[in-house]
Amino acid sequence: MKMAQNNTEWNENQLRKYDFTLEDIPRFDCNDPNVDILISSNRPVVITGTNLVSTANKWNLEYLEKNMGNSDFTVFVSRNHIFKYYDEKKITRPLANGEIYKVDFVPPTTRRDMKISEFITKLKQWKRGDDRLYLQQALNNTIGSSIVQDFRGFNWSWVNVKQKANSWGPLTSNLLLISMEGNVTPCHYDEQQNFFAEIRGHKRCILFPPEQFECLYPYPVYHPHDRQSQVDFEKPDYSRFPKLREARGMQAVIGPGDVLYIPIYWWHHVESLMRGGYTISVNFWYKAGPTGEIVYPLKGHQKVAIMRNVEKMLLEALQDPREVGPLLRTLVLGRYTE
Ligand code: ROQ
Ligand code: ZN
Repeated sequence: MKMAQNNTEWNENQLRKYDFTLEDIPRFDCNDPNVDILISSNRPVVITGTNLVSTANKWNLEYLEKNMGNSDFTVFVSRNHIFKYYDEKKITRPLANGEIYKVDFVPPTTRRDMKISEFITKLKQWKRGDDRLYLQQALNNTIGSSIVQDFRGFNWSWVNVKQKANSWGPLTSNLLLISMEGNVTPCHYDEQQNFFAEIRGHKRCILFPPEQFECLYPYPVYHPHDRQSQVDFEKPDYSRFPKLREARGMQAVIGPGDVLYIPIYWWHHVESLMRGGYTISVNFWYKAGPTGEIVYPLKGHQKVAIMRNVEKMLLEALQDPREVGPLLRTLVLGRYTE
């Protein structure tokens, strides 16, 4: 990766090592016309100078401990540095015969509700070998009033203009992310547009376009790890996932003040730099805009949406996750395969 010439904030040794080829995500000032060109064509960009979350520049552990309030916040706990998301609602599924189907799955993390003081104490006392923590809490009315004030002071006019210009749907949530150094959110895609704002510390973000679906092998839609890649980037199994060799990603290291646009359906892997201290980020998730006129050939993300719908429809019709694969094979093998 090309590195900024006199970058003293981080170095290559703080990045985990992976196999695939990566190019840099472009980086532009918010007044550069390239920003709007990239956003409107659903391509990632690091945007500088937005002041989107500059009222949060003062956020650090001390300030948050004092001002987050006394409610419980969502913290994920992991034995290792990987925090792979799962949908608890998809672990079991009632079958047509009244039995409960349990997906073959071990939750890789546990969710714990914690007061902010407990979380921060654990963060400060953490030593190698302890469980790792990652706070992921939607900014809502349970949060203390100073933080709410800072939230109100976000540069809403800037994001609102972008939302309108690209006819995105409503803002659905702002997730506050407080991560230990070295934590990894492994490769997945979301069904929302995302402005990802970095407040403290540095995160390395690796993105792949939706067209690389074949290279990244997502779990079936019914699985708790729906939308996550099955591939372990640190120990890639090329015999199971041969097309992973063809994956071509883009990456950026973002720091305080940077806003990364993560387009809807784009795969992303996010890691807090090793030995970089804790990180704080806030994301802005938006519903997709209306479909509008459909232009052929369809785009990669539209095909992903179709595949999701086919999977959901088969599951609905068959009422048993175990029957979806065999039916799809029967449909395809020797008929749609060469
Ligand atoms: C992400 C976040 C990744 C949670 C998103 C991270 O995937 O869509 O905002 O660890 O910061
Ligand atoms: Zn995500």
